[in-house]
Amino acid sequence: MKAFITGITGQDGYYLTAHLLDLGYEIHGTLRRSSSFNTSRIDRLISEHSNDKRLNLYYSDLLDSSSLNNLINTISPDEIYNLAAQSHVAVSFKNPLYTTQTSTIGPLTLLEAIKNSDKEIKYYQASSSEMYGGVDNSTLSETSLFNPKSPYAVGKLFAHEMTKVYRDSYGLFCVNGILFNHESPLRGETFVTRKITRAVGRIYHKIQTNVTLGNLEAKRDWGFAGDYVKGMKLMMDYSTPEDWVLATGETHTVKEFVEIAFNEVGLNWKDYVLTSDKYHRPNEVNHLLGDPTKAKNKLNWQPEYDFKGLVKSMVQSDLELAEKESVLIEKKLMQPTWEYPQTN
Ligand code: NDP
Ligand code: GDR
Repeated sequence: MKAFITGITGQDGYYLTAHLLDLGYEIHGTLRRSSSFNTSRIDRLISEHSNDKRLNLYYSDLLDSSSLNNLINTISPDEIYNLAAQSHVAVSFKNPLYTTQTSTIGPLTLLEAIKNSDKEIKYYQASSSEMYGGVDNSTLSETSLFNPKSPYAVGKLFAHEMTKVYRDSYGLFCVNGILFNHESPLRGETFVTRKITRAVGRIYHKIQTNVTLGNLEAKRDWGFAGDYVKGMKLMMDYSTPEDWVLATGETHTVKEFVEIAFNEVGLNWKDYVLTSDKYHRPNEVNHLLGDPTKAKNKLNWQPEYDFKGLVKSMVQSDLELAEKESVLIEKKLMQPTWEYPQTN
């Protein structure tokens, strides 16, 4: 089996690629050309598969329709996983056109390529719980209404609906995975969970003094990314193409995440956490809680990590990273750069 994965260099890209390689797949992934190396998450997999040619990378971009068409025609994959996106909600308010273009033109290009192919290619679209907008405290399922509150969420909703249009109009096997927040030690460092665990590791090792966050009262349904990519594959293996919610069914505030993370190293978060309007969004999604009943019953999908286990594993990983950094900083081989210039 051959899988074509956009966004292979991202968090989910790593976990999905590792999972599919374990299942015997041949993987073809797209890479954005960058002036610096951007494959660090998948470098281990690249090295492990340098001889068997089961992991292949190509320069492309979601906005480069011609390269996507050429790749799909040449590779002729059995499955396409569209994971690529400008995935940061706060950044989408700053770069709305780019965010929207990638989340709309990209998926549509892929769907058109599948429609025009002689081969029956299955399609996975990375939909998001952000599409619900979190307008009240309800538990959200596949039948709940969408109320997108950011350029990111509007773009994702376009792709979500277009995936359904291609499924219903042309009988294609296209699925939407409506995934609630999922995290890991490989989470991008400007998302709140990783920003917190990176800070905990560095504060513990005395190479950072504090961390500035935004809204501590926002609630999210946080799971582990490794569990969620297994759900993606189960959706593709199900007898019919449908839309699926993956979530833990628990919601927690950012403050709870902070508290558990600092407790893990015996520190009181109140001594280290500052807040600033800089990290507040123009239109906040206050409350997200998913109902994964359908995926549990029909896909037999069950997340293995609970909330505390997730926080602890991320803290442990970032403690190890900070320890290595502290040695380099001591030897003056590295500068402590904990305040990112980007606004997130
Ligand atoms: P990441 O931000 O970690 O990864 C995004 C990937 O998309 C990276 O490989 C990135 O490349 C690539 N990418 C960004 N812009 C483009 C572009 N214009 N053309 C081609 N590739 C591009 O996201 P995650 O792995 O966390 O998420 C995967 C997908 O799932 C995303 O679409 C996200 O919106 C969605 N999602 C994520 C959830 C989560 O909690 N993680 C929940 C629900 C949905 P590069 O490495 O070069 O930046
Ligand atoms: P989210 O994730 O917007 O839910 O999108 P993020 O971690 O960025 O924010 C979660 C909540 O934390 C609040 N917050 C902060 N967020 C960031 N990034 N930085 C801060 O300093 C900070 N302080 C508080 C936010 O306001 C928000 O309420 C993620 C992405 O992976 C999307 O691609 C995906 O679709 C959704 O999850 C489901």
